[in-house]
Amino acid sequence: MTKIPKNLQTIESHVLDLQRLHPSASGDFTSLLNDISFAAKVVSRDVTKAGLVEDLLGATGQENVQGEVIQKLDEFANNVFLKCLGRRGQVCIMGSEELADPVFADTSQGTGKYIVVFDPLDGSSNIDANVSVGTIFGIWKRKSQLAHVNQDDLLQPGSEMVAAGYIIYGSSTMFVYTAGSGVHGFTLDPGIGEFLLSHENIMTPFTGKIYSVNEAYEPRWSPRVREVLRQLKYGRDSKKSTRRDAPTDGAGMSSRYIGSLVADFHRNLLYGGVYLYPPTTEYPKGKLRLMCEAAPLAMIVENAGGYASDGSGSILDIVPEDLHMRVPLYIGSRGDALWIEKMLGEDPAAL
Ligand code: P6P
Repeated sequence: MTKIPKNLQTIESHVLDLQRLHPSASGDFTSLLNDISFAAKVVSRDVTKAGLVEDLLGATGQENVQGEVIQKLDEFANNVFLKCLGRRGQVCIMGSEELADPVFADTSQGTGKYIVVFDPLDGSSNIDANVSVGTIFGIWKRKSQLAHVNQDDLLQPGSEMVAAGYIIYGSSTMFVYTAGSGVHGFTLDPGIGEFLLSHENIMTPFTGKIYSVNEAYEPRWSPRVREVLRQLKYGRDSKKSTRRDAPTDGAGMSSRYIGSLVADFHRNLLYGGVYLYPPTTEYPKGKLRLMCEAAPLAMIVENAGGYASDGSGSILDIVPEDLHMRVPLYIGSRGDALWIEKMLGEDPAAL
């Protein structure tokens, strides 16, 4: 018998409570977040039983705009979110990591208030191995007058987001979001088909004991990045390191890297730690996408007391050049991410 959670607060009622704080609210935001949570339930149903359903696993044989092989579940998840988000007129533009161009939601005839950019199934190359994957989304408000929606509405910095969130399809399916009033996690109870509040007001530790990076790329990093990793591993080097609270006995951090951003980010958010995707020779601007990955996770981590940097400043300050702009990403515990930004910004002679 599943223990009934103490708090029977569903995500719908949680968002409604938020709406009550804004008497002038029309309810469009509430219905948009509810559409996202509905789409997440549909994706969860198929992701969690992929191994059993004929024709859901594996690749489609096509590549997406990023040049990445499209998994069948990528395509499925992308279609589910496009259909669910565009159907009630609250959205004027949708941007998907899977599609080269933004989709102007015709149900709104350009009058929808919101722009949603999402990665429908991040980490999907791990699906066949049953590794946790996730959906990431960011929500902005349009700037243009009604019915004149344009690119300026789409290419807004993360600091202009009104909400951001992710769904992690793992040992359980969790919906984590912020609308600027704390970060809250809801766990799907498949028995009743509801996301129930399980992690209220998530705060991430100021420094952590975990770093997450693909160490195989070490030869392709800059000397500064290599020095940052050296100090993360071997602890404070009294001559150089300025890591606050870093262990001084030479003991560094632990490495945890699952190769699925949402899973690595979620663990570090709860336990403390920092995720790094530095520029490499293959991805000189970094691999991760600003609008559908870095910026939404940056809004979440900042609302949980953490920080997200591209190595020179806050991810949230970057104005996108295009929908698929890539950035380096150093995200997680504030003390660790700020220390990395300081180290990367220092005069090379200082290293
Ligand atoms: P690499 C998955 O493709 C992804 O976008 C993130 O989910 C993940 O953290 C990263 O790329 C893994 O990249 O180069 O280490 O395989």
